[in-house]
Amino acid sequence: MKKSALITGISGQDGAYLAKFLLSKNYNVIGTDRRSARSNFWRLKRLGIENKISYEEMELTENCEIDRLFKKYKNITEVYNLAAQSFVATSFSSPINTSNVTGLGPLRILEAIRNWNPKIKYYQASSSEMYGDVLEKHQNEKTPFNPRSPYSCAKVFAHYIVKNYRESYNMFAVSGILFNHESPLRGEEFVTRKITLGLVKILNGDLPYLELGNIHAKRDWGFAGDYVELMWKMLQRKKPSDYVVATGQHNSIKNFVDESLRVLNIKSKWVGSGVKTKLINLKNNKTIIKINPKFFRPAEVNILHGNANKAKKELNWKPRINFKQLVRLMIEDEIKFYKNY
Ligand code: NDP
Ligand code: GDR
Repeated sequence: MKKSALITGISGQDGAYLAKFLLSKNYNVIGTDRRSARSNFWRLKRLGIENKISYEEMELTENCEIDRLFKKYKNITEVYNLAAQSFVATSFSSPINTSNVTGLGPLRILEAIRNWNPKIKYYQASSSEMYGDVLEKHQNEKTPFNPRSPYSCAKVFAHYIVKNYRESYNMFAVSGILFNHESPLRGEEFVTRKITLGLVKILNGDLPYLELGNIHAKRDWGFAGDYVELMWKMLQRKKPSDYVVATGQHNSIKNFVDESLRVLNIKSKWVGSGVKTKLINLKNNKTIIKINPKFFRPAEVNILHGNANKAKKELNWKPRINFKQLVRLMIEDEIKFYKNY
């Protein structure tokens, strides 16, 4: 019999890649998003799977909408909760909404599962942001959390409530603590995609220069297509357990810019310091990048570096795409899909 999976946040980056992966495993995929108009399904279109999914509207703050899903689809065996207010910067301006959606949303789903069918397996999208101001150099499943934003506080709550439901009600509920993962399908507000799209716009004469915030922050960046496979693998284990997913390499935002320009074959030079830092295109002496403090966060996560040994050992996993390959992939796709390039 075909398995049925419910993916919340189907319109997001991970929702699209996970749906593609589960369809390749012959699952029925039910995907939720917030809008009835299909305008934000460009990722599913890009992957050629837009017509292979059953769509349902679901707002994570509405208990009755969540309940309705489980009432309607009695054969769901796996739930992947990817929906969230996922942009850290927005969580500072919208802390209450972020806590409600990203923190309490998972609890609402767990309650619905407990009421309708506690045998359903549940995956929670936990985040490396929970480590925040890191308490260990390389973070693994045992590293204490030290969150630095309303977003990461909400994710910590969700992480512990998942553990609590697993232990209290014997439910198969697990969290993947995923470090940053990017792709050509990344939202334009996140820094990697902002850079790749911004640079291609500049080359097309559609943007004079790009403005960034803290270019010295460092992240452990992997490829989203690699990471969604792990979500599935976690739900196929005999015993439920949480896993860190990371590449074990970190790079700064500045490194990401430099690597992008290397792929684009543009010679450039950083000048100045602090908020006066600029990146100059050596071919025409024009400024490509400036710093704008409006992109600084009230509290920053300076460096994240994951240790995914447990996933490597128990889930037989290793990342297929490294940092340089990721940047190349994103730039090449940006060029391919950008008008008139
Ligand atoms: P995206 O921001 O691309 O997608 C988020 C999804 O959540 C969208 O489909 C969005 O729908 C939906 N959503 C937002 N608010 C609500 C709401 N109130 N009710 C219902 N749905 C909502 O995120 P990613 O795909 O990058 O990430 C997936 C998950 O993994 C998120 O939970 C994120 O926090 C987490 N995560 C991501 C990492 C990463 O590096 N990408 C790393 C670690 C964790 P809409 O289209 O309507 O906005
Ligand atoms: P992050 O991703 O906050 O790590 O959360 P983001 O790409 O937004 O920021 C990464 C780092 O870059 C710095 N930065 C900028 N960020 C943005 N967005 N725009 C800028 O102009 C800019 N300049 C510098 C940030 O300060 C930060 O240090 C992502 C999300 O996907 C979360 O949902 C997920 O949980 C974590 O990754 C792991």
